[in-house]
Amino acid sequence: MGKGIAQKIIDAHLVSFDEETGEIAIKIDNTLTQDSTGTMAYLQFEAMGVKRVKTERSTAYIDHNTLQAGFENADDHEYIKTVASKHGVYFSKPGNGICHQVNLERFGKPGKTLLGSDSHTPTGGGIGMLAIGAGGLDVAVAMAGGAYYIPKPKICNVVLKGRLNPCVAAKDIILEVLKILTVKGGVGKIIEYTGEGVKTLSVPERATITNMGAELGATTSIFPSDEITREFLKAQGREKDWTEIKPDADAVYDETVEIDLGTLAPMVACPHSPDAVKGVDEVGKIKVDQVAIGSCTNSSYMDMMKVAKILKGNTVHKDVSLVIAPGSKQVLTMLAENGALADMISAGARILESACGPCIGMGQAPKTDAVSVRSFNRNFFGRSGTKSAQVYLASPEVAAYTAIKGVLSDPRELDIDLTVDMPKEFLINDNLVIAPVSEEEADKAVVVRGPNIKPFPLNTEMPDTIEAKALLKMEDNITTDHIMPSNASLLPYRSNIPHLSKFCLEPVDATFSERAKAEGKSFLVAGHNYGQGSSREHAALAPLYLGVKGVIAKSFARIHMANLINSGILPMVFKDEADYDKIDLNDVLEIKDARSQVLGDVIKVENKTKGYTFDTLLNVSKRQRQMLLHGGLLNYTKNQGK
Ligand code: MIC
Ligand code: SF4
Repeated sequence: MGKGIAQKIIDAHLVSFDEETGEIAIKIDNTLTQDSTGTMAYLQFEAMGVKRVKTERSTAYIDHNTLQAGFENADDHEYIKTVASKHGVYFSKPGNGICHQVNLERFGKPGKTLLGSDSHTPTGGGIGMLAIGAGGLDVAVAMAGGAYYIPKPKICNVVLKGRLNPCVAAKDIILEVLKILTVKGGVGKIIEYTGEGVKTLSVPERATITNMGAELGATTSIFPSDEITREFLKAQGREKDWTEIKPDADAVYDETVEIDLGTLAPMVACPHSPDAVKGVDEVGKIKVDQVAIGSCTNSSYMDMMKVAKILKGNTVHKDVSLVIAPGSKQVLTMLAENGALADMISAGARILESACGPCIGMGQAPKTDAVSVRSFNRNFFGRSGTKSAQVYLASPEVAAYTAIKGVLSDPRELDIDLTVDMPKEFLINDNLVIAPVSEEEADKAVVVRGPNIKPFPLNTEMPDTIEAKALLKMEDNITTDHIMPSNASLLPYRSNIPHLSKFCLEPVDATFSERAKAEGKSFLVAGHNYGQGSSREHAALAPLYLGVKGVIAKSFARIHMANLINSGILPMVFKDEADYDKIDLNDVLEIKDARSQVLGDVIKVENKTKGYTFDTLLNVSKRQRQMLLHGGLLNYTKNQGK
């Protein structure tokens, strides 16, 4: 039976396979962290007592939290810089660019595994890496040489046929996939792209698609590594990093979706979900107040050159604020050298540094009720920093043309050739990447911890009886941006859980944090796809700090569920969804014999207020059951053998 690309890489990295639970463990070659999840990941790495990372290469990027409105950001950066150096991790300075863009350009290698403490790590799938997003603790374990455990994924083959028409973009391909599969359609799956259409797509285009595969809830997405990949790596001065990785001719997949690229048109994802996809013409010429171009989805050199071509000789509409953040120092420097940056500036674009910026609400919050068109990957409620804003996701082409017109506009109306040739040589200068100190010097190296770095909360052993109120009842698709919001005022506190916890679930219910603290322990009740979005383990650590003992949901998003287990919080799934309707806010729920129940697939929960008992499912591995018993992954690791 032939194999696809993902299966080949998994097989080459397989450490173990538990047939009973279907859990696989894979060896991790490379890791990446970014600053907003990195502080916690390195604190956890330090707690493991491992001197030097055991990966082939680990890199710590600073890209999320770069406003430095107070000392907190700078403290975190200094901590990451010094802890990284001491333990053998490369450090990418702020200004060097967005982790996924830089990693793709400079360090990613086809056929390798990459674990990143950021949900958009699958960007690396654009060059044929098996690149997976995870919570910081899982990345810390991988840096310490541990394997990464996941339920054996199903592989969904997306066959691309034909080629895109002019002014239709890679973004439109992934928006089409999101329209077909929805934001929960990828859970438990790897999305593998094959077909004739693949060779019509450049590496940055492929990376846009694998990047935004995170919005499907997928474990990862991957493209073959072919001649186009070789050309890209060669232009990055890294031809030696290339290996061919292609599916066998008779590769077998669990599921197949076909897309004819020639039938696609420019699309947008409407507020507030990346799968609320409609054609630009269907939405119509709505008035737009802000356009933002950049983010790890669409900030490559090729994207920026197309934007510059559209803006050249034009002026941004008088009622629109246009901001552009090129994805890396490499991209920004090349635009500066070839004059494209001048075309953008002279059209009226406001140039931001090469970082996540408005994508994570670090500045550029739109005005009240504004319509904002963004080339980003997430338009979750409130993420822009303005709750009343209506955020539409689109290709850079749609975004740039819209900025000129002042209304949502279809770039196919433009009468210009938007073809951009892949550079034969990218501008290579890794001077913002700092190598770690040598092993000999490491003992002397000092880790700097400012007052913003607070210890992280640790759970305790699971008690035998858990009785607590259902303090919040939530609908489907609650995101980690709801659970632990991130914006310019909160991002600086990613290493300060006591402070962050005050804002836990604030977009759902502003009274939750106070109520949870007063109660001391609680359960959360949720609909489908609970915890979609970010890899931030703060969405588990803040609830842990507030005393949340378990979440009962119709279904969970992959990374968040793993983060809950890592924190020792029970993720239970309603066996019968009708039981969701029966629970009311503040009902008292009790789990008896929790320690023995956790070893089985069904956990019985008594609703003491209403006087009935219902079944929930605990779909976790044997290892995870032990982690839950011990109060999380760190306790489990420490207690192993006891
Ligand atoms: C995001 O896009 O939501 C983030 C911010 O990059 C997160 C990471 C974080 O919350 O720090 C992610 O995607 O994992
Ligand atoms: Fe940064 Fe946005 Fe990408 Fe997250 S999605 S890594 S915030 S650019």
